[in-house]
Amino acid sequence: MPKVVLTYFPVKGIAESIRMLLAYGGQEFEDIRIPQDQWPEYKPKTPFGQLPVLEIDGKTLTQSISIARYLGHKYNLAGANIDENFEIDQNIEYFNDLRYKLGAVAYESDPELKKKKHEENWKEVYPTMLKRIHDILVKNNGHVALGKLTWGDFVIAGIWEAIKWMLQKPDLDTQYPAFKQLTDKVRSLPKVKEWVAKAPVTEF
Ligand SMILES: N[C@@H](CCC(=O)N[C@@H](CS)C(=O)NCC(=O)O)C(=O)O
Repeated sequence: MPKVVLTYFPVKGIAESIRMLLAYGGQEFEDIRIPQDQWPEYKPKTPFGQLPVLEIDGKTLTQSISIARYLGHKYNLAGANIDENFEIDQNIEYFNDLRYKLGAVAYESDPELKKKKHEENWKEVYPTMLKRIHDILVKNNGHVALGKLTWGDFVIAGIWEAIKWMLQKPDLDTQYPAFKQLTDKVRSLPKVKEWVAKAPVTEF
């Protein structure tokens, strides 16, 4: 079995999909969670100055979606042809657009501006994007694409808690139930469930 080391921060964030995919694939891995105060020392050692970083037998991979796609192909969670793979990529890219919009607000340092941007996005941007993605999940039998389990499901399931935290609306699981159902479904897959039971508990 290859030696695998995943490095990220002490949250689920954009690394949880990778952790769950490795668990799904039956791959043992070292789950390094770097505290924020140690990050400045570690940052220059990463390819793009960002986490997550995944090392497989000494080879360094970065970019969470690329890693999830790579592991998806490795563990038979990809499409059967380029058209099917396109459908997963397209839907995940759109979900990622939402993630970037949220990130732009979450990392705004001016509290007044942050509040203003958050409220503005809730008028139109967030509801439109959430509904579109929710409709995709419903149309696909509760999945991101192809009406079945793919690596894309792990991406949404991994980050849903963090997305909810950034959106700051308490009733999102009721309003858009397919996200929570997908998260529960992925976390209930036997090997993932086993890993989740032993993993550190974090809010998002
Ligand atoms: N597109 C990258 C984004 C990576 C990213 O922004 N990582 C954040 C944590 S979520 C990070 O490393 N922040 C620390 C920094 O940029 O100094 C991915 O999906 O992996």
